Formats: sequence, C-alpha cells, structure tokens
Amino acid sequence: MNDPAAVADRAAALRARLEDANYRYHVLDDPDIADSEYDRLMRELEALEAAHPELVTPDSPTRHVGAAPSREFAPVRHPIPMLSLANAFSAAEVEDFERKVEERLGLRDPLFSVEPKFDGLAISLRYEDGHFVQGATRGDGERGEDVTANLRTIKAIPLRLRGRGWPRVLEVRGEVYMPRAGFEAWNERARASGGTLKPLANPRNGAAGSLRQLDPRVTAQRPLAFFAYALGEVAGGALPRSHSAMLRQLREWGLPVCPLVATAHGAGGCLDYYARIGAQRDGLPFDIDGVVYKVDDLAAQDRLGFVGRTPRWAIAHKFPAQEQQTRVEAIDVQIGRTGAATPTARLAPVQVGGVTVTNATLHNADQVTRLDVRVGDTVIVRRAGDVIPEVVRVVPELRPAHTHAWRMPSHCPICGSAIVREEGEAVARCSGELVCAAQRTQSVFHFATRRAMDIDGLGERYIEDLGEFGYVRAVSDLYKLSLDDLLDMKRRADARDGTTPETVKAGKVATKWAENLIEAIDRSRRTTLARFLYALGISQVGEATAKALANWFGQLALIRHLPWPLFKLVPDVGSEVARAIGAFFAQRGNQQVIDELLARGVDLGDLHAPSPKLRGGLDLPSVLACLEVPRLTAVRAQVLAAACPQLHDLLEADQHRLVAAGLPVEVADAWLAWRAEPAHRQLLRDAVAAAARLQQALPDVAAAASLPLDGRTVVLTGTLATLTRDEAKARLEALGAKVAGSVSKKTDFVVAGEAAGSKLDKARELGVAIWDEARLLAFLGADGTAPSRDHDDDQT
Ligand code: 9MJ
Repeated sequence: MNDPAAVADRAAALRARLEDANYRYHVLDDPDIADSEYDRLMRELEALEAAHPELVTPDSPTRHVGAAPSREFAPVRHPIPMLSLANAFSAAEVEDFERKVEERLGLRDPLFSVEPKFDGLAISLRYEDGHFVQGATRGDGERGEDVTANLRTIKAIPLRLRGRGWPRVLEVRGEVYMPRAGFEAWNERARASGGTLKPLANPRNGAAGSLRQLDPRVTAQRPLAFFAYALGEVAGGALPRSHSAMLRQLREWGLPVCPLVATAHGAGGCLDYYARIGAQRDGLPFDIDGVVYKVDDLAAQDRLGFVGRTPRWAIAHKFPAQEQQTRVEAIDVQIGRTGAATPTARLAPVQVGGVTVTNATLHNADQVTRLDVRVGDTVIVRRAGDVIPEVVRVVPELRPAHTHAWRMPSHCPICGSAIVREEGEAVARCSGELVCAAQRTQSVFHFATRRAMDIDGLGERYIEDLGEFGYVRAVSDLYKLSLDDLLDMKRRADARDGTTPETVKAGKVATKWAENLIEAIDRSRRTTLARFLYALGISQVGEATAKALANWFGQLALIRHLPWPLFKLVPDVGSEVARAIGAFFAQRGNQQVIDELLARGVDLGDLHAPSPKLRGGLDLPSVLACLEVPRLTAVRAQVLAAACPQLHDLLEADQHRLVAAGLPVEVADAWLAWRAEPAHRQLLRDAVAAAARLQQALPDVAAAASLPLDGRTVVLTGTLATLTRDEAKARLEALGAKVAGSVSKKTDFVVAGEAAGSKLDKARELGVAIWDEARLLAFLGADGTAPSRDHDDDQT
C-alpha cells in the first residue's frame, strides 16, 4: 500500500475497528472478534504507524502502551475533592442511614443507586473535548498524584470518548482494579519464575502497586481494569439529573460501568441488594468488600450535603473481611495427583469471609522462604472467591522465640520416595509417580469423576485397592479390567480387612457390583475430546481450558503433538498454562497412556476440524511472536519473518542479514542468542511444522475443492515406524482423505505398515493400490500432488 491517502484511510479504519472492539470487550462485555483477530489488526496498525509515523494520533489504540519511565509523580489538585464514604457494618446501621435521609428530605422510601464496592484504587480521569488528558490518584482527597502515563496503558480506559454530547470538561471517578483471573495468572507466573517476579499479596495491592510504578511499561504488563462510579468537575455541558441515569450516560460514552449496578427503594431494597451481591461475591470476577448505597436524585444529594468530606447521601455497607489473623500450628506437605509437593499451613480455626478455615496453601518452597512462615507464627490468611485460602504474610511482631525456618522434606510423606526439584522449576515433586499412592489414587479418581470420564461406582476406596493389588497402575488399566479381576480384588481386600463374605448373598452382591462397574467403565469409553482432555489431569487444565482446547483444535491427534507456544492461540491460555500442557504431552509415559486408552477403545466421538479463527495466528510472524524470544515484539517478528521467510533462513541467517532487513542490532542479537540453544532450535522447527499442520487441517471452503486427497478413501493397516495411527489419520484427513476402517472396492489406496494382515490381503485381492510408509511420508512431505487414480500400480 503506497498511496498515502489509502494508508491513512486504512489506519483510520483499523483504529475505529480496534476502538470498537475495546468498547465491546471492556464496556459491553460482549466481544465480537477473537483475540487472535484483535491482535492481528493491532499488529497491522502498529506496522502502519511504524512505517508512517506522521499518521500516529495521541489516542490511537496502539497508544495504550507504556511510555518512558518518569522520576516521580507530579501532584494534581482535584478541582472537586474526591470523597470518602462512611461505613455501615450492620442492617441496623443501614436502617439508621435511611431514616436520617428520609427525615432530611421529608420523604419515604427514597430511591438509591446500589453498587458493588470495588476493592481497588480510586482514581479520577479528566476528559477535555472528549480526549483523556489527565488521570490522578485520590491522594488525600484534595491532592493526588498524576498517574496519566500509567492509566493510559489500561485498555478499559478509553483514550477518547465515544458518541457525542459530552461536556467540554468531564472528570470521571472510579476504581482501577485487578480482575481475579489476572491476579491468579500473575501470581502463577511469579511463583514459577523462581524469584524474578514477586507475587502480589492480593488484587487490591496488585492494582495499587501497578499504578504506582514509575515505569509505565511495567504497568502495561499488569492485568488492570476500571469501573466508573462518580463524577468530579463538569463544565460546558449538561448531564442527567439522577445518578443512575448519569452512569448509563457514561457507559454510552465508552466508560465501563459495572453491570451489577442497580436501583433499590428504601433500606429494605438496599438490604436485599446486599444479600444478593453477598451471595454472588465468591463467584465474581473481581474482589469487592461491600456495597454502596447512594441517593439517586442528584438534587436531593445537593440538599443533603456533607459532613466534612463524607457525603450524607451515601454509605458503604461492608462485607465480612476476607483476610484474618490466625496461628500456624504445623506446616505439612501435600502430594497432588501430578506429584507436586505443596507446603500447606495447618491453622488454628478462623472465620474468613464467612467460612471456617483450618488449612491454607503456601504454594511452594520459594513462597515459604519468601514469606518466612514458621510453625508458631501469627499470619494473615486470605480467602477470596472459590480460591483456596492462602497465607498472605507473617505478622513479625507476634513471632514467638525459638522458631526455625521451614524446609521442604527430602522424602514423600506418602510413599517415601525422594522429593526432587528440577532446575528452574518452582515446584518440587515426589519422584514416586506410579508407586506413590497419592498420585495414582488421585489421578484415577479425577479421571473417573462425573465431569471427566464419568465412571459411576468407582469410589476412592476401590481405586486404592485396585492400586494396592496391582490391577491399576495408570488410568488406561481401567479399560482392561475383567469381571474376574474385580472379584479377585474384592476377595483380597476382604481377606486383608478380615471381612470374609460367607453368605451366598454377599457373593451375589459383589458380582452385581463388579458387573455394574464393568458396565460403567465400558459406557465411559464413548466420550468427548473435552472430557478426555480434562480427565487426563493435566496440571492447570480445568474444564474450561479443556473445552477451549477441544473447540479450537478439534482433534487429539493435533493437540497431543503441539509444541507449547501454539497452545497460546486459544484465548485465555497464557504462557504458564501453555507450558504446562506442552510439558504434559512431552512426557513419553503420558503419550503411552493416551495410546493405551485409544487402543482400549476410548472413543472421542466429536472430533472436528480446527476452528478457522486459528488462521490469524498461524502465519510465520505470529508463530515467531509466540515463541517468547526476548525483545522480539510482534512488529519485530514481522520484520524477522519478512527477512527469513523459510525455516532454513531463520535457523541460519547471520546478524548482518537480519540488520540489513531492518531489525535493530540488539533485537538481531537477542534472536541469535535465543537461536543458539539447541532446545530453542528444536522448538522453532516444531512450532513452524505444527503451524503448517494446523493450517492444513483448517476447514477452508475455497481450498476444500483442491485438497490433494479430496474425495479419496484410504485405509491404514499394520504399524508405521514413524507415525502413530492417529497422526497418519489426522494428516491424511487434513489433506482431504476419508480414512476408513475396512477395504472395499471404493478404497483408493491402502497404507500398509509392518505386520499388515487381512486388510492387505483384501487390497491385493481387489487390486487396490498399496503404499508403503516411505511413499506415504514422501507424499505427506510434498503434500502437493495428488496421486493419480489411474497409475497407482506400484504395489508392495
Ligand atoms: C467503590 N469503591 O466501589 C464510590 N465506590 O462514590 C462506589 N466508591 C464512591 N462508589 C462516591 N461504587 C465516592 C465514592
């Protein structure tokens, strides 16, 4: 695109599209494009702006990035002071507040705007002529600090207002907060970083700390969001006459307003709201510490006025605290189903957020060291959402004399195997794997749960017995259990427990139980890809992630061979989760268990082509960008890909060539340093190959007619040396073939591996073309030319 007018038009169109996408995502909570498409458009705009700096506008969506660091925050005087709210801790106090409002206004059951009370950092955003010009913290209410550069990195804060009709000056007040998911993901990353990143104590500290960073590039990395709930100075324009209408207006102008905001009549309505939001509190995507009631009529607010800086027209009704103080009675190690050894604090029972807490996770040995938690310490525990309670910090003043630092035990408390910690890993693991009952029992138990493979009647006790007597060492062994095995196991368990079943009736009961279980196991064979992935018990893969993987990739054969960076193509799968999935499939033992499960008849009935939405992430620049090479930003990945369009170039190009192509020297050097690692070279090869495989597997309406094996039926028989049957099937299907189970006249060709049997005979008998493995590989490698139907006569 060389025509300047066309370039400017394209930049404007991209800006409008991206602004709209931000609005739909952050304000309407109704995104209309995939993350990968958003990223692609953003990259295109970044590239356009890099090539044509004269086109950059100060409020372009690309400007939500960190500016250069500053030395300090300038003070900002708030033209209208930022208020603080009085608190109520009981229904009586809320009724008292309402009664006073009624008396002063001389009316009954006033209408209140009722809002969650967000647990973040209050800020003020100043818009002039619709442009975001300044943002400040609350400070002491009169004066705050200028954190404009940091606020500009928050995508939920519009850099310019939407629509029309805004006042010339509009100050919007609200809360910057860190969503729980972002907080959890950040801490997961920090814990895995082995000390480079510091975990955040809670989302509120996360939000406050992030905004107080002098380097906005650091803030830009933090997952922050914003809700508007009040106004400051307004000049040169009119606004609605009630608080609730004003919030609706802000929303139309592109400012996020919490969807839980509502209106209610009188103290009764307010208390109902309190109960309703309280019941939802644990499941909300952000932390709240109460609700706020505000007289809705703005004229009435004026009449009520203030006591000091606290308005008489509003009150915050607080929830029970989510942080409490208690004493550590012991520190134990729990072994999870992946062998992870998690230090756990046993606590003197304490009520946190309405629940009695007796255990809190300490996550890993580094965390215990960092917090320096010791037996006997008084600690702050926190319980938020459905997250496991955790120890936030020690209260050092209350440490008794003669305590000692905690150390990870050297041996597993369950099986006695050594606990080992791999270099660079945050997590220590029991090395017992299959001999460790904790790991085996829990992985089989998880596998059988209702939302996983749904094997009814397989309780934890039976799983332990099946393990103890050697019938089940891995989940795949469930599918080779016979009725006799189960009855045998039962007899041995009864003998062990001294409960010899003497009556015929007991025998019958046991038989019935065994028959039912065998039937349940058999029924569980027919499942779905999402359940199967969830059932495998991959660390960090819950149901939602398993479903997302299944939806986006469609096929186990693709998923089980993807290098980790490509898992990030799935929205909400970040680096840590992607690495965990990659690590699971990189384990030969896990692949073997999967092979066994498939061989023993587990049937993933719902396989389908990968989502076409993946397409945007499969081009070479995107693949390079997802490898997490230091300094290789999305824009630079484009330059690198343009300089090195082939894998060979990427692996071989020297600094001179990269710099000549426009890559800054330090970026070129960073690439060369990364590439020098053999493991990275392999990752690059794998990622490029996998992206190509995915690309081929995508359903492509236009290209479908021209797939090389379109309309061809292929049968696989015997064992191939280099491909599993699933892989061969997926790759043939990706080229358009239908892979059938039996040979007929309609079969176009048979691929025969080692020890091929009756299907090969049948093919010979019918005169169907036969390929050996070498021919298949040559074809898959070239994958361009379809075999001609007529000249397939080179039989083995
Ligand atoms: C919080 N923190 O969620 C106010 N707040 O309004 C809500 N704070 C507020 N409103 C006026 N929802 C002053 C403070």
